[in-house]
Amino acid sequence: MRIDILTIFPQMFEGIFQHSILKRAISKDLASIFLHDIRDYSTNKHRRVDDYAFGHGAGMVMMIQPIADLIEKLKSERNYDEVIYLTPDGIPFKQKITNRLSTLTNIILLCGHYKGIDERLREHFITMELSIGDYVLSGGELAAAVVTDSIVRLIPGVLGDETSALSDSFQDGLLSPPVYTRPAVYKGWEVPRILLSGDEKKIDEWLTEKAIERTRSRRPDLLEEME
Ligand code: 6GU
Repeated sequence: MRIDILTIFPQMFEGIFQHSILKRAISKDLASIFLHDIRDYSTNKHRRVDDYAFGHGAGMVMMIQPIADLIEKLKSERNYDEVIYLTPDGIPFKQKITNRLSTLTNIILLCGHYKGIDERLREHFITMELSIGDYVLSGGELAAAVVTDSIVRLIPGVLGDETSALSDSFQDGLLSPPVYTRPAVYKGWEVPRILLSGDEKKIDEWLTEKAIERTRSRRPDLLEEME
């Protein structure tokens, strides 16, 4: 899978892609991530990428020309399955969406700034708009990193244990149950005895019960969604 990220701060991503699962996916060639500096495409002599909003005073808007030229160049080189704009007024990013995105071949992630991008970019180029939660970030970069991470870890061969992505929180619509590792007793704090019993059926039942309990107390909205 190929992911092209369009940003005015490409350096923000460097550390993130050089560690852990993302690094492994890239080095195994299961994912290729290309960073593009929107400023490089500005025809303005000061490399400007923003301008004043028409009609109302507050804030700057990312202008159409550099982003349109960059997207058109990329689209002339290959077909893209989705051109995604990261924005707090996008649709809520959920596991179902990332599951689907992880099956695609080429996607573009566009990181917004300031008061947003010129609406004509949304009308003519953007195929999907995503928000990662109900709070405002100073730019789309952190959101693009979140979306990239959640997609790439689902690509077959990226996670060592093929079953582990399926047991993630949200994959079955429930939060994950608690987990424990050695020692079985620490400062008198004991691991639930059932987990040491070796009775797989009982353990599975217990884990499911705990997952439901945790979901009911923290995210009752998820249980409603399942009905
Ligand atoms: Cl995708 N962008 C920004 N700037 N803020 C956000 C967001 C995205 N999702 C939640 N807050």
